[in-house]
Formats: sequence, structure tokens, C-alpha cells
Amino acid sequence: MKKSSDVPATPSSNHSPEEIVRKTAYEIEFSLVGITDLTPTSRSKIVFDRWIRDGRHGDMRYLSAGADKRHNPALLLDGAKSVICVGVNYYSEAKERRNRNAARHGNGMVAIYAHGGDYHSVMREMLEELDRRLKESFPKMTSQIAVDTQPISERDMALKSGIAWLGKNTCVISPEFGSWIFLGELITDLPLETDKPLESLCGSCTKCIDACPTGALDEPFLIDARKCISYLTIEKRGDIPEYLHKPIGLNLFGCDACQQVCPFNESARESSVFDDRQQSPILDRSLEDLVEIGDGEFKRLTRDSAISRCKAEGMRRNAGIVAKNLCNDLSRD
Ligand code: B12
Ligand code: SF4
Ligand code: SF4
Repeated sequence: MKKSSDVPATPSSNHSPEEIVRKTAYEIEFSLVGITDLTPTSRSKIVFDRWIRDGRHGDMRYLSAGADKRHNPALLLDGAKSVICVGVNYYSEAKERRNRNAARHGNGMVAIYAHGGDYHSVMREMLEELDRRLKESFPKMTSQIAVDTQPISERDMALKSGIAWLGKNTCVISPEFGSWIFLGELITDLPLETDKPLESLCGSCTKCIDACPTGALDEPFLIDARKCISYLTIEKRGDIPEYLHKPIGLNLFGCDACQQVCPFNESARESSVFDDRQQSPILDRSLEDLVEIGDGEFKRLTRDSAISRCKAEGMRRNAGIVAKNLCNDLSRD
């Protein structure tokens, strides 16, 4: 464990460096902050290598690239010693309600993380602010920001830093906010005292496994992305295998099923950062429109939205599948 007295720069107050980090992060409205070092757990390495070897990552080849950095995140920053892990609560009841009512309005469901502005830019701006303010206290500090942008397991970092524990749905779950949290990291050369991991609280519960429409959670704590609706509707290019069309149901972009049933999300709190006033204009478009949406129109409507990730072609494909499922549902009623 690192000692605070090893910190190279003199902080501008009587607080310990760890206290300064925490206080600053909470002032910027991060919901969670924890500190860990850069050594990945051996379990994480074994799990990840097996996951790739078994082809469970599907076509996400970027995950197998950069394995050197993934297994040795110290390569990401010269002299890196600590990782400041942050989480931001993104839950919104209004966004969930919109999904519950989607079919009635001829729309598909969009995972709530993607309803508003792109979380990558929001988290990055918040991390830049954290970086800037910490450099006022530690002028010699060097750092590197990560939010989906670096070849590291952000969940593994969050687990090690004690801000959350691992659920069988593979999401990390915080005692205060459940699993509705985005993760980000500030990798730094500050030698900070590390926090302790939390125990998993799933116990004998299997609600997420039972609720997964496609059986993607075929092993507790491990996913087969090739069957996950989130992967199929966001990351996968080209056709989606026919046998998965029906289980996709009304999920137009992403999927929240394994989080919605989790008992630790029952007391979810409204996000103060990603509130329901922000909504991508593409959410107002009907399935009929989306089946035929043009490339330019899609680009315009998804500027600064995580929905841009599936590209116009993916959106047309997804809308076609959801429209077919909606039609089948209605003809059965
Ligand atoms: C690829 C990816 C996906 C893929 C694969 C998901 C998966 N479960 O692996 C797909 C497209 C399916 C996906 C979906 C979603 N994603 Co995603 N995704 C990522 C990304 C870019 C990489 C994840 C990865 O490397 N997966 C491979 C697996 C093997 O690794 P891992 O999940 O990191 O798990 C490690 C730890 O669990 C660790 N470990 C430690 N102790 C133990 C103990 C045991 C027993 C085991 C088994 C493992 C283990 O080992 C694992 C390997 O390193 C990360 C960002 C990042 N760079 O980390 C975001 C990320 C994981 N996604 C995120 C989100 C929000 C989502 C969705 C909720 C979005 C949605 N609603 O559609 C869904 C959730 C679906 C689900 N149940 O996972 C968040 C996670 C938030 C959270 N609270 O957990 C992240 C961190 C992005 C962010 N910056 O906030 N995602
Ligand atoms: S996101 Fe949906 S499809 Fe993927 S594991 Fe969770 S419930 Fe299953
Ligand atoms: S639904 Fe149950 S098994 Fe799944 S993550 Fe939540 S507590 Fe764990």
C-alpha cells in the first residue's frame, strides 16, 4: 500500500492527497470515487483471455487488439502509479417510462444510457475538470483520461477500487446507485493509498440470467456478446442471425433487461448529471421513419449521441426487426 507521504508535490491544503481527490471529484458531481493501482487482477486476465479465445466478443476485434496495454495498463502513462476510478449515476425514471410506452407510440425501446447527450463527451469533460483542478493541488502530476477510450477493463478497475461489486449480469453494482453508472478513470503518477474491493452480493439470485431474452448470460458473471441484444443492435455490422430477431423484441438500440430486474436497482436515484430534459431527437422518430432513415438524416439526428454508434445502416436494420416484432405482437392480440 502506498503512503501519502510519497506524493511528489505539496498539496495546497491540510487534507491528505486522497481526501483532495475525493472532495474534488464529488464537487464536480461524480457520484462515486475510488482509488486503485494499475495491476490487473490475475482473475481478470484469465477471464478476458478465455473470453476472447472462445470468440465471445463476436466481431469486436478492437477488444483483442491492445492486449499488451490491457494486461499492463502502466504502459498507458509513463510513471503511472494510481488509477482514480469514478462513476456517474445515469438513472432516469422518465427515460424508463418512455421505453414502457414506446410500443403504444409506434417506437422501439432505447437503452436509457443513450437517451441524452453522449456520455463519452460528458464524462470526458468532467474528467478534464478533475484533472485540471487536481493539477492546481499537485502541479507536477501527469495523467491520462480513460472513458471507453483505452484498452483497459473499466469494470475491473471499478471493482478493485471498491466503488462497486460484480453482478451476475456482468455489470458492476454500487451500493448507492445500483448498476446505472458510467465508469471513467484518471490514470496518474500520484502514489495514492488504494481502497478495498467490495464483496459480491448476488447470493443465490438469478433474476438477470432468467430475464435475458436471448440467453446471453449463459455463465454467471460472463456474457456471450454474440447473443447480447446490446451487441447485436449497437456493435454488430451486417445481418443479425434470424433466430435472434424475435428475442430482440422491441429493443431498437441496446438493452436494459438484465438491469431492470436487479433488486439492487429498486432504489435507484435520479441522475443529476444525465437528466430527462436531454433527449436525442431520434427518439421522436417512429419505426416507420427509421426503417428508411437516410445516412445524412441519421447523422444529423445523432450528433453528440451514443446512438450514432450503430450507423444509419444498423438503425434501419434494427427498426425493421422491431417493426416486424411489433406487427407480430399486435396480430396475436
Ligand atoms: C465491449 C463492451 C460491451 C459489450 C460486451 C459487454 C460485456 N459484458 O463484456 C456489449 C456491447 C455487449 C456491452 C453492453 C453493455 N455495456 Co458495455 N462496454 C464494453 C467495453 C468497451 C469493454 C468491456 C469488456 O472488455 N468486456 C470483456 C469482459 C470479459 O470484460 P469486463 O466486462 O470488463 O469484465 C472484467 C471484470 O468483470 C473482471 N473480473 C474481476 N473479477 C471477476 C470475477 C469473476 C468471477 C469474473 C467472471 C470476472 C471478473 O474480469 C473481466 C475481464 O477483464 C466497456 C468499457 C471498457 N473499456 O471497459 C463498456 C462498459 C462495460 N459497458 C457499459 C455499459 C453501460 C453497457 C450496457 C449497460 C449498455 C446497454 N444498456 O446496452 C450494456 C450491458 C450489457 C451487459 N450485461 O454487460 C459500462 C458498464 C457500466 C456498469 N455499471 O457495469 C462500461 C464500463 C462503459 C463505461 N465507460 O461506463 N458492452
Ligand atoms: S443486455 Fe439484454 S441481451 Fe444483453 S445480457 Fe443483458 S438482458 Fe441479455
Ligand atoms: S439480478 Fe440478482 S444475480 Fe443479477 S446482478 Fe442483480 S442481484 Fe446479481
